[in-house]
Amino acid sequence: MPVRPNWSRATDGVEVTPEEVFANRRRFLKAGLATIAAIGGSGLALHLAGQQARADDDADADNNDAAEGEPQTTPTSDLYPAPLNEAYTLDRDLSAETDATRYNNFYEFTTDKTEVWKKVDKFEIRPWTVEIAGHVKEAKTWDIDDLIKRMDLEERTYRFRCVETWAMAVPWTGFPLKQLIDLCEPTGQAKYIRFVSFNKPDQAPGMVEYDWYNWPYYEGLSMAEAANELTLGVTGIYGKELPKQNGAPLRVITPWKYGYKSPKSIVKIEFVSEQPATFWNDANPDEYSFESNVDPDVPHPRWSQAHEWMIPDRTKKIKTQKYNGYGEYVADLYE
Ligand SMILES: Nc1nc2c(c(=O)[nH]1)N[C@H]1C(S)=C(S)[C@@H](COP(=O)(O)O)O[C@H]1N2
Ligand SMILES: [Mo]
Repeated sequence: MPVRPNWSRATDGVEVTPEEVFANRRRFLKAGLATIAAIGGSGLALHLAGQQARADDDADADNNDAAEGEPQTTPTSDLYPAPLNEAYTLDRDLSAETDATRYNNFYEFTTDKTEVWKKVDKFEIRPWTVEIAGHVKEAKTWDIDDLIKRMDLEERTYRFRCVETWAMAVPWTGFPLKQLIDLCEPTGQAKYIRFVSFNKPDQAPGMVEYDWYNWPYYEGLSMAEAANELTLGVTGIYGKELPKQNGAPLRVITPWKYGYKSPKSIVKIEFVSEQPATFWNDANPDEYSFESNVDPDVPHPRWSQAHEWMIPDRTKKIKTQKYNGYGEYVADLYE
């Protein structure tokens, strides 16, 4: 049985320059003392070690003090943390949880990446349903928790790369999307999968303010991409349920593609025969292709993709890897 990662060890050697700490001082002050402790080198290790200890407590079925941790907020909260699948290793330190959960792209709320997490309070993620539609044997609308309970949750550490050149490395919790595809029993006519995000303008101010976008958000993958072993239906991060700002209660992750190929807060999964339109391609066809695989040699029309930087330090450039370093899993899809 795989065990959880030793996050304190995984983050040894994390470097946060004093300049960066200074630049982010306002943000961290708002975040409180625990976060300030977390950003110093050994402080970060301590913070993550504390998370590990709490995770261990929660995992202990005999421990009646679990109430000391986070309250049970959904019918599937007790599935976290899920066992780590050690097959997927990183070439770099994990990002700090406070960075991954407070620097987000989620235009339904705001285009300001550092503000998304403050604007999700009104967003309701239960009750929640996911409609399975199109060329499938079993078209059905699932209650999200019934669906999650049918899946085998595991934890994987993946690199993540936004087209804007920021990157992170995080422990996702989720299930191989292939498991859900198999449950749906697609027919031979299903060649692509289309995902649709939630549509609640009353709870998501960006959907009202940015009325030039074609809401709700929609994305797609070929069946081969969706069934690739790397592709996850994601329900958690850092050993807990996904925070709203990271796409609760269900998103997709394809780590070899730019981040916008990973739709958040999904309400519909449709099996279709033609390549589906996508939100960003419709908004800007010259800049965002359907495939959108990470590639250092294919510049975005407005900037180079040769380098990336790990949040929160944009001064340290790292070379971008083709397929974000996942070529051994996916290159054959594109030959
Ligand atoms: N519904 C929806 N999904 C979305 C987006 C969005 O604006 N709306 N942004 C995408 C982009 S551009 C990125 S980089 C990732 C960001 O995920 P994160 O905030 O968890 O890092 O979500 C993707 N999924
Ligand atoms: Mo992105």
